[in-house]
Amino acid sequence: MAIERTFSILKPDATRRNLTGKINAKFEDAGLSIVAQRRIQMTTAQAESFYGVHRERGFFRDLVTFMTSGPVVVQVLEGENAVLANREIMGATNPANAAAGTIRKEFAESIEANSVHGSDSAENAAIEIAYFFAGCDIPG
Ligand code: IDP
Ligand code: MG
Repeated sequence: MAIERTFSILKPDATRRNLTGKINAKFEDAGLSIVAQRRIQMTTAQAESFYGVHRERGFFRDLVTFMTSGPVVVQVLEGENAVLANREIMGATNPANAAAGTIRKEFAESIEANSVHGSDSAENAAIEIAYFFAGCDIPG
């Protein structure tokens, strides 16, 4: 297995309920290191571009409104098989289907306000990391 990086977002429902520490503990307890992290307010243009793959979906406009409804924490996580490992720590998109012990099972409010984003492939992780972080912001 290889050491990888993945991109993560703690969504507005998580920052609003002061859950960033509890969620970060889940990453660290599972062996992922937070190698870069910044709290930002996403603009509408940033959210539209970030979720551009979902532009045609019925939930797109609501999703953009939600992602810009409060601050988010953008992160780079690093560890063994980080992309897949993080998807497992997060749990299924719909918290009703998420496994016990996952972030979404424990913390998500709904299929939309589901507390975290995580890249779905190494290729997308590289694109998403580069969208929010300069190389010099990620200590080696
Ligand atoms: P993922 O976050 O598990 O990768 P995606 O299918 O990529 O799930 O969807 C991106 C985000 O869009 C989800 O995390 C969730 O916030 C929102 N979303 C996905 N499906 C729905 C839906 O059916 N209704 C409302 N929001 C949704
Ligand atoms: Mg996705």
